[in-house]
Amino acid sequence: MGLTIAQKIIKEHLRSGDMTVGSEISLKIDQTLTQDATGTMAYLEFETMGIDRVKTEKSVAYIDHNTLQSGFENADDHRYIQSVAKKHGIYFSRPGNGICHQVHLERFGKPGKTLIGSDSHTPTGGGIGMLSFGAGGLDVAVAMGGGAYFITMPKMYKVNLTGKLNPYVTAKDVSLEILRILSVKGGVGAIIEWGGEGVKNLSVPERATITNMGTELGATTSIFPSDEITREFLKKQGREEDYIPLSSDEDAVYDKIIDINMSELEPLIACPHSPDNIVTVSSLKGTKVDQVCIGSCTNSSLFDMLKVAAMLKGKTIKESVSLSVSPGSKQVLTMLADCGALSDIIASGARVLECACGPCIGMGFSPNSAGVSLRTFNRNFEGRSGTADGKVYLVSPETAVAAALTGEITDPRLMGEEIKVTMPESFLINDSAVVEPAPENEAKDLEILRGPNIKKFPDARPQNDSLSAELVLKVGDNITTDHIMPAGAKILPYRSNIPYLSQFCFGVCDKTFPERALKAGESFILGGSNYGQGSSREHAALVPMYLGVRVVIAKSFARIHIANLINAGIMPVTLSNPDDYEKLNQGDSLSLSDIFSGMDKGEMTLKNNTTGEEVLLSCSFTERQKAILKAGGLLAFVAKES
Ligand code: MIC
Ligand code: SF4
Repeated sequence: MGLTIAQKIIKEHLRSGDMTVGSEISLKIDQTLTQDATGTMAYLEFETMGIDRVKTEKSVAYIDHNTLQSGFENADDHRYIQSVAKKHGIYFSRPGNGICHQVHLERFGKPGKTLIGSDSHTPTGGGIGMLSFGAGGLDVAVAMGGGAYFITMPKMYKVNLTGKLNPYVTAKDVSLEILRILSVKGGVGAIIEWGGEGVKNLSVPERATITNMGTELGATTSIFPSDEITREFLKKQGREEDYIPLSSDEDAVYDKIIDINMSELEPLIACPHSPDNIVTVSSLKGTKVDQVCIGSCTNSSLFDMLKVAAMLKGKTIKESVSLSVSPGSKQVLTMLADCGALSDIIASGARVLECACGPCIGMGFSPNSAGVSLRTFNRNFEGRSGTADGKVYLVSPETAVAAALTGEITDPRLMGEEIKVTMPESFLINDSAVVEPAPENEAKDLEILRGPNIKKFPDARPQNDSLSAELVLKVGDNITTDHIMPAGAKILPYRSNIPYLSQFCFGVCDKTFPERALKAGESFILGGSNYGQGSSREHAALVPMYLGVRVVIAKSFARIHIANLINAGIMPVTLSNPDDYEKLNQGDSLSLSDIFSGMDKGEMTLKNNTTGEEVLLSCSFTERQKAILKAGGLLAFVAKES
C-alpha cells in the first residue's frame, strides 16, 4: 500500500508505536520553535530538565507576541529567553524580526523534516512540505532535550484542488471554504494533505496561508507536497540546498477526500465569533466597517503585502475606518520599503505596525465598542480583540482593503482591474536580528538573567484513586483556550506568573470562577464538545491546575489541549453518552472512586451526590499517560524517572 506525504515523514521519524490510526506513536523531532508568550514557561521547564545543550538540529526562540514592553515584566521575560537561548544552543530571533511562523518559513523550515512549536499555528511549515505540529511548551522542552513527541496516529484526509483562483479570490478564501465544509471540529484526529493539479497554481506563501489555518479545523497538521514551486521559494531565500522533493504515492489511501475547484470560489468571510461561521462577502455587502487589520501569521507575506500596496496605491482610506498593516517579517518590511510599496501603504492613511502578532492577540488596536473589525487573521473568538463586544470578521487581504477604501463590506471583485504583483527574483537576506547561540565551551560560564516577574512553577498535584469535589463550572461547546486563559495587552506580560494569571481564568465566561475554584480546593469542570480548541497555550491547563481543578469532563476535546491537561496532571475524561451532559449541573457535588482501575478499564462511574444519579465516563490513556497523571504531571513524571 502506498503512503501519503505525512506517513512517509512519520515513518522516517518513528521512535515508538506502529502507524495504526488511533494508536500512540512517538516521533523524533528535528526542529523546534517557541514564541515569547509560551516560551518563558517552556524554557523554565527545559531548565528543570538539567540538559546543557539542545539536541535538535535547530531550535529557534522568537519574540513576536508581546512586544509592547509596557512595564519591566515583558522586558524581563525577553532578556530571560535571550540568555537561555545563548547558553543552551538556541537561535534567538529578536523582537522586530517578525512573526515566528513567517520567519521560520522564510529562513529555517525544511521539507521532509519534523518541527514542533509552542504555538498552534506551527503547521504553517506544511506550506513547504515540513511536518509541523503545534504543542504545549512542555512537549517542546522535552523535544529540545532530545525526547520524542507523542501523538495519536492521525487519519489522513486529502483535499483535491482543481482549477485556478479568479482575480480577487485568494488562498484565504480556500481556507475559509474548507472551514465552511468541515467546521472547527472537522479536522480533529486528521492530517490534511493538499494535492491535486490545482496545487501547481499556488505559491509557497499561499500554501502557507492554507496550512496555517488548518489549525482552525482542529487538524493535527496540514501539509503540501514539496515540488518545483517549493524549490524556487527556497532558492530565492538562498537555501536551495534545503530542498527535497516530496509527494504521496499514487496508491496512497485516504480516510476522506474533499474536492475543491478553485475556479468556482468567490470571496468568503468568517462572521463573529467563530472561524467556521462562513458566508460570501457579497451577502454582507454594505455592512459598515470601523476597523481593518492586515497582517498576522496567516496573511503577512511579501506576496500579500505587495497586493495590499497595489490596491492602496494613489488612494485614501475612508475617514470612518482605521487601518493597520503589520508586515510579517523584517525581510518583508525591508523589501516593501526598498521597492516603494511601503510608501503607497503609508500614503493611503494606514498605520504601519511592528512586524509582530499585534492586534491578532489583542496587543493593541482593539476595536471601538461594538465596532466591526475586518481582519486578515485566523481567529475571531469572542473578546480576543480586547473589546468584549467587538465584532471581528476574518477575510483575505483583498477583501480587507476593499473595506478600508469603501468603509463597508465590499466584494473586492468590484474594485476594478485585476491586481498583478511581480515577485522579486530573490528575497533580501539579512539575518542580523537572529542571534546565534554561544559555542559550547563558552556557554557553561554564561549567566541566565531572571527578573522578578518570573514566578515559581506551581506544585504538582498527583492524582489519587478517589476524588469528591464540586462541579465548579459548566460551559458549552467549542470553548477555546482564549475563554479559559485570555491573552491581550493587560494579561500577556504575566505568562510566567501563574498565580497572577489565575485571576483572569475563564473571565470571558464567568468572572467569579477563580475565587470559587480556590474556595472549593479541588474541583471538576464540565465542557461540551471540542473543549480547548484554539491556542496551544499550556497556561489554559496550568492555571486551572493551580486553581485546584483535578478533572475536566467534556463531550470531546481538542488535540493540543488534551495533551496539555495530561501534562499538567489534570485528568481529561469524556461523557460516554453525550446526553448525560444534562445530568450534571454547576454546583453539584461529584465523586469518582477506583480511578486507577477505571483508567485501566477505560471507563469510570461518576456519582452525582446532589441528584443521586450516575454517569458513565470514558477515557483511553496510554500507560505513559496514566503514569504522568499519577505523578501529577509530566515534569513530576520526568523528575521521578531520572
Ligand atoms: C494564538 O494565536 O492564540 C497564540 C497566541 O499564538 C497562541 C499561543 C499563545 O497563547 O501564546 C497559539 O496559537 O498557540
Ligand atoms: Fe501570532 Fe496571531 Fe499567529 Fe497566534 S495567530 S502566532 S497571535 S499572528
